[in-house]
Amino acid sequence: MVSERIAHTTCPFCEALCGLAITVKGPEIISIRGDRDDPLSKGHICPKATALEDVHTDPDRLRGPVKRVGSDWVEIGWDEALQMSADRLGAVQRTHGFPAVAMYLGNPVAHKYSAALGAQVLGDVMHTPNRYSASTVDQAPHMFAAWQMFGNALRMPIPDLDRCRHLVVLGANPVVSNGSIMTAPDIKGRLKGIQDRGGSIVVIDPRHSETAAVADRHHAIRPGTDPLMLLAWVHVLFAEGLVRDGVTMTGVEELRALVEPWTPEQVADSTGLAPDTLRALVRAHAAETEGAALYARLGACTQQFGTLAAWLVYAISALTGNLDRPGGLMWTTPAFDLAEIGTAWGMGGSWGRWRSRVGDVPEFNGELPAAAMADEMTTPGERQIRALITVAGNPTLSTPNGRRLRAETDGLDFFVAVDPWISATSAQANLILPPVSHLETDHYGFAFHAFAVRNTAKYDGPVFPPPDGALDDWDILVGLAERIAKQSGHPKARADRLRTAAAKKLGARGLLELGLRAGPHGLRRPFGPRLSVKKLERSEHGVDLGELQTGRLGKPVAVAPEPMRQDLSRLEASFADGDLTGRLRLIGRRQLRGCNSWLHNSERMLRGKQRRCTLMMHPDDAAEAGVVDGKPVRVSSRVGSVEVPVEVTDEVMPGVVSLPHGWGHGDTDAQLAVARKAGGVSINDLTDETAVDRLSGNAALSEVVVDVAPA
Ligand SMILES: Nc1nc2c(c(=O)[nH]1)N[C@H]1C(S)=C(S)[C@@H](COP(=O)(O)OP(=O)(O)OC[C@H]3O[C@@H](n4cnc5c(=O)[nH]c(N)nc54)[C@H](O)[C@@H]3O)O[C@H]1N2
Ligand SMILES: Nc1nc2c(c(=O)[nH]1)N[C@H]1C(S)=C(S)[C@@H](COP(=O)(O)OP(=O)(O)OC[C@H]3O[C@@H](n4cnc5c(=O)[nH]c(N)nc54)[C@H](O)[C@@H]3O)O[C@H]1N2
Ligand code: SF4
Ligand SMILES: [Mo]
Repeated sequence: MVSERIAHTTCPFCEALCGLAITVKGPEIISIRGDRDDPLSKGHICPKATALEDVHTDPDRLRGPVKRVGSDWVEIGWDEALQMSADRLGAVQRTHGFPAVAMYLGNPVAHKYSAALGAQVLGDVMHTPNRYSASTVDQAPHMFAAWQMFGNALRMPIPDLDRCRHLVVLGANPVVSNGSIMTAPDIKGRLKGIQDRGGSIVVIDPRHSETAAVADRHHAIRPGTDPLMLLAWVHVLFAEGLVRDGVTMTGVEELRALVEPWTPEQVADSTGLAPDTLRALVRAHAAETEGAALYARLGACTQQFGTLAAWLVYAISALTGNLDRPGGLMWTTPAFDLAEIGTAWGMGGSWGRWRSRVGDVPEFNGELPAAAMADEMTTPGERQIRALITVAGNPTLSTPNGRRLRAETDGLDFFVAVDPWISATSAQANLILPPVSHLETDHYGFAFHAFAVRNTAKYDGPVFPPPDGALDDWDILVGLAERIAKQSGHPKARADRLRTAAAKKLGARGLLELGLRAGPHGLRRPFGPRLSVKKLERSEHGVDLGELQTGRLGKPVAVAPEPMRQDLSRLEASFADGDLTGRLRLIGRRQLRGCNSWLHNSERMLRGKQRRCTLMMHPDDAAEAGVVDGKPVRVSSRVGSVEVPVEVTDEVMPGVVSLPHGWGHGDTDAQLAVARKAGGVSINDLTDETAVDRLSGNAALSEVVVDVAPA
């Protein structure tokens, strides 16, 4: 008789890294619970954790590679699939050159250490400037600012949530998203902790979000105007003598001069924030001497001047003495030191080594904007994209003007997708290479431990053994790299072959081991136990490495970097153009039971009252547009239009409409029975691929001009 056992793992769906205790019996999942002994999550989980079972058992999830033949999908063997991919990609490289093959890495890569390492191995042998990822529809502005100010794109500071007394949340909705660049399981509990300590929480957001609902104050701000508000914020700090001692800074006088013209009065009409309100906000934040954290995320990033917003947020933290101090913004001490290792991978910061051919946007950190991909596919020339590899990405639903990208991917010479499903994007591919289920692989939160409000480390083995012959992302990506390097005519092909062979020999786990040993809790640790994968394996709940420490940066903070100073003139020009008010602006929203575009095939994840694809619109705007609550409306932007039911609500400020993202599978060739039935429309059929932040290349998803009319 098979007995029950409890397996420990970590939820892979969001950045919170919740520890799970899964009761299994043979191949069956009996229950999924939070692991109370996890030093970070302490038993917390959200409703999404149970979707692990649905993902694992989903009949639509591919169990082996498939090849597209006309509109049918035919199963093929792994060897044939990998060899065919390498041959077809190699042919494109030989005919059109190495830049003709593009790579796009999606968000789940950051949630799976072995996929990230494998993508690195494959990326090295591809030698292509056409590299893209979900970073440029997400956090690239924070990375650019961190690079310029702190010397490393991956050294992004995070709010020291558990000691902070005053939290300002700008363009983030952690109560629903569970936090981003801030790994903090049980975010609601931690936010309440601030209030219980006598502190307060302020939310600045165009929508009265779920986080605003638990905050002490909410201020509505017009989408895309955060940099203007923040310039005025810094102006007030200097004007009122609120600058405090803290980290050593360079560029303070330059910054003072830059913000001189930006008074609260100057930006009030654009931002929608009254000068007195803004001054009160600035004073309250500066007055908190026990630790105040100004935390900005997605809504503040996905703007045309997203990097200016990220820069000013960090600068304000430095100027008010709230950077690198308990309760303010701090740096972590992760066992796998992402910033250091990322530098070796070329992700520490680089800019402008090449540019997008249309739109002329500089490369950042080795990547071009995801928003530029369709243009790079259609524009003739040496670097035209003719073939594509996607790894854990769904860019045709998740990047701007996805409908156009879907059309263009159809015209490629060859497209291979590494994905467990026939998704909106992979349905366009010639071949789909599926990894094993999330429960059949090991786990180490290499990216998110580096942004966690407490230093911890946890390694989990697979909950179930992988099925015979099945491959994981690592095997697929390294297998592809090996075959491509073998036939490559690149001058560095020999070195590529040696490196790939060495990586294969070590395995993902071996590389993780090297990373842990090289890290601050490994061999460099002066005394006490030194971490290794083996040691972590023996601590099934993970190990606690203590609260965040000061002094991690060890160099002055540059508060007025040159690229930002230059970009300010672009902001000034756009400000002078006016046109920040008057038209409707579309913003996005996340839903608790969602995970970008990919948990829609779970019935369970489609329940819940907020889980509907509706356009939120303020009653005044609805009256003016002549639309009625619950009825379908047509939403149109420069790039397209969609039809969707309207939800008339004063949750959004006047002039702003909101649609959730990740929907619209039914409008594509995705073979996801439940997701197709769920319907909805893709917000990215409205977002504009020409609107990007010129510094980081990030898409401006948060301020799309739209018209709404009865359908
Ligand atoms: N308008 C608008 N657009 C947005 C956003 C927004 O707020 N508004 N948010 C943006 C953000 S923050 C992000 S991160 C991007 C996400 O953009 P993407 O990363 O491109 O897309 P996802 O929707 O996360 O889809 C992930 C894909 O990975 C697959 N997958 C899941 N697990 C694995 C795995 O273990 N291995 C492999 N190989 N594949 C796997 C899934 O099947 C799915 O197809 O979307 C962005 N797009
Ligand atoms: N349930 C769930 N959780 C998720 C995800 C998911 O899809 N579903 N996705 C995960 C991913 S990949 C990420 S990156 C994180 C993101 O997590 P967060 O950074 O918390 O992002 P959102 O939840 O989209 O919240 C963004 C907020 O910004 C507001 N906003 C929009 N435009 C503007 C603006 O111009 N200015 C200001 N100040 N605010 C604005 C929106 O109204 C919204 O409340 O969430 C992660 N967690
Ligand atoms: S908060 Fe995030 S990590 Fe935790 S259970 Fe929910 S989805 Fe998983
Ligand atoms: Mo993201």
